[in-house]
Amino acid sequence: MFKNAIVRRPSRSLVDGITSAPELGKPNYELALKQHDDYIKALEECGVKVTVLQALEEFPDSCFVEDTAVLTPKCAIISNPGALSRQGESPLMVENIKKFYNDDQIEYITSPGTMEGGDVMMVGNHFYIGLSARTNEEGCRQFKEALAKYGHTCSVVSLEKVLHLKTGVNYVENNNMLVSGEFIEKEDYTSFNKVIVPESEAYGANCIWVNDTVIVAEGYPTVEKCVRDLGYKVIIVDTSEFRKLDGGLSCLSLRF
Ligand code: CIR
Repeated sequence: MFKNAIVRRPSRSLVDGITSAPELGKPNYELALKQHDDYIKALEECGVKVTVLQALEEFPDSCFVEDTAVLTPKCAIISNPGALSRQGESPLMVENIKKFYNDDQIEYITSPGTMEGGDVMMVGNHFYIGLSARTNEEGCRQFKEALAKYGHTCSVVSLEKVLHLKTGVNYVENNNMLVSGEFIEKEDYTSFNKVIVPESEAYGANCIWVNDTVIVAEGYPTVEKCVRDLGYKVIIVDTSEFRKLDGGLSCLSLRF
């Protein structure tokens, strides 16, 4: 169960965030704020206490807090983002994480290692880390080493197409895993109850499990039905403005 979540308000500079899909247009700041409000409400409805951090104008992508750290029941691992414009976000997260973890429970990924939290998927005591454009081999090595100190295990998954691991594969507990695109055939996930997300709804694969409720993005009816069929309560949240920057539900919070 998660007790806490950390989110950061979108900044006006959000419109200058990194995107691989400029054809979707720039995010609308006001609408992004409304969607962020709804996202916070959804998390609260799932029973977590949400810490809301102030917007950081100097970092357009800083509302995607998931990339700044990985928080486990035993430790916090501060990332070192592979995106240059985002590297200042992680140090700014440390003071907030120190409110929940002791200094001796906090680990740091350091250069030349890079790692972004969107590349990490927690399955109980085991962590999958994506080797991606943002997370490099040295980052994976450091991450694995840090986790081992706390008895966590880790395996590396190479990404071919998507930005982050959780762009395409998400664990929703009880052995259930939503998989799309390049992850459908990966051997890493054969032991799970795989729910295959059609290509037309690939963005919707990025769902989050929060205390037996699954938050699903608006506009992905097949995903919504599959998740309901698994027996979960579902909350729908519109993330259209964050999608324009390759951001999804998981990116917008740290849950622990
Ligand atoms: C970026 O490219 O870094 C942001 N525009 C989107 C980050 C999405 N984060 C995530 O999937 N965890």
